[in-house]
Amino acid sequence: MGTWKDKVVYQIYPKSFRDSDGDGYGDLRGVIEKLDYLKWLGVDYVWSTPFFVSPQRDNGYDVADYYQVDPAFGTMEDAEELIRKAKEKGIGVMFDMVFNHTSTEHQWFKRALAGDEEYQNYYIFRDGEPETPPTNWESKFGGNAWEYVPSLKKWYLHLFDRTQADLNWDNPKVRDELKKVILFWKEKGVEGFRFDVVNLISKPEKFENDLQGDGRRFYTDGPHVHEYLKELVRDTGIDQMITVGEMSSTSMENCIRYTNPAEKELAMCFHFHHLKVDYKNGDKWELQPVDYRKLKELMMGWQQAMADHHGWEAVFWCNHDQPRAVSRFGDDENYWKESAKMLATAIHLLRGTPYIFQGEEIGMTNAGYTDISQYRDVESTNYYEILLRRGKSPKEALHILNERSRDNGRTPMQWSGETNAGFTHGTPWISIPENYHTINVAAEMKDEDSILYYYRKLIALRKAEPAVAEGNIEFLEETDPQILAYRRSLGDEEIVVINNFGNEKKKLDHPAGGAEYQILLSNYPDQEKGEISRLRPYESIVLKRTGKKN
Ligand code: TEU
Repeated sequence: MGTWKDKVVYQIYPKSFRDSDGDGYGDLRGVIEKLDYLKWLGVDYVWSTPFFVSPQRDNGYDVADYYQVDPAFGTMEDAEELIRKAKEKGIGVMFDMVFNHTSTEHQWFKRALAGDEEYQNYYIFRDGEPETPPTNWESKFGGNAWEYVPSLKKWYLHLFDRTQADLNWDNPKVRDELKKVILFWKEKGVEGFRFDVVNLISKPEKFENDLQGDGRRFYTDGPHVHEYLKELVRDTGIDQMITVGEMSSTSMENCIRYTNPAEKELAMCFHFHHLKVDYKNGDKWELQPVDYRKLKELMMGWQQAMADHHGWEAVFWCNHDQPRAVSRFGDDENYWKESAKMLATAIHLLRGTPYIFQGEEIGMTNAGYTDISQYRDVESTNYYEILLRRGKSPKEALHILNERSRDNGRTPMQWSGETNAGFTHGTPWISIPENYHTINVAAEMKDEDSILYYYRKLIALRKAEPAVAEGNIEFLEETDPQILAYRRSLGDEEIVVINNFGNEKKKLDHPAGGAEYQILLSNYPDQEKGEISRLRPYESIVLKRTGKKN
């Protein structure tokens, strides 16, 4: 395992981070402008979502040229300057590699459409008739996972939007093309890579209908996925870089294999099981209250398994596909500051590498849109129509989008209380929640009790306390499903973290702390010394043993 254990990654969605030229879209020069802020925060790496040439149907996850910066984001020189200036400030840049599919605007796909069989084999084309797709698989964005091309009398597979054609990783030419992309950006000084839905790249030998689901059980963690990952890492020499795989609907066993250093695959991975505990019957678009018991069991189970088998988790609440954590798992009205800080504490002191999504560090909330016209995300607008067809009223469908839409994580970064939250001097490509007047970087910079300062302390704690970075983890026996308590220990070092995920006072089964412990961090200002037997709503307390272990 590399040196990720004391590192923290900050995720930037450049389209919504900072617009330097007033066109309403964020850009790379906007990111360069804010590097000093990121250095002040103390993060070690910046992962940027894609800014390569793209028709932007899926906001850049539909890549039409892996080697060129899309002019909407800037120039190659801007990308090189970003890498260089970040490095000067001690920040490594990670790029996002979308290798499961390309845009149908990519030249490879255009050649395939033109009848070039060599390039048709870069994708997953199947002969067929217009009425009968090869399988009944569904796109993750709704609808059929196959698109028919009448001129070719063939279907092509797209697990996402129809403009995102899945690549054929069984073709060694495809694998070689993608290795070249890695080597190109590695040569430019990129220090790490995120691999988009990389556990979907290996499709089954035989395509068959799924009579139990949407087809994902056939292509998720597919037959050659570990072999292809090993080959990619080996042939590009990135085994010592920070690499993270986004694993869609994956399993614990596979994540151990993806991240155990002995496997020489990836440094760490994201899984999403803990972010589905409010999906009714596992359906993202059917709401249910957060199942905190399941959340606690999943967090404990994954941490323990990865620790026991030398895996390594990317630990996170938010990203550009998820609602804002403080709105989803906290209480952004009655306990906004306390619950945002509690969620941060619960994640940042776990075993793994923490990821902060832009705006999470200031407690940004869900968008709160009131009209479908405010939504931009292809998945959200697709599902709005699907929900109406399922019989939901426009009001009900809009409420579901309010809770689930990926646009909740894509509203512009709230830099100040000035017009458009200091994000742009133009018209923002997507609406900014009105709460930017109070929830913004400038305001929180002036308040040492702010969420922002609290994140900065957590990041510093990971570097100051070896038990957090290197220690093992043991979860404390607390029966309440909303109390997540754990001990990190390394030799004589011991850190105890207790979190109340609920909006009520709680009594601990086992008092924590006491005379031999000091309070390292707390999200309530007036934390008393001594033994702790009660927690206030959304309270987090971090204790460090000062006395010798008996
Ligand atoms: O996301 C994978 C993915 O499936 C997510 O979109 C999420 O699981 C889904 O929205 C759940 O409803 C990656 C990227 O992060 C995402 O932005 C892309 O849209 C997607 O892949 C396709 O590249």
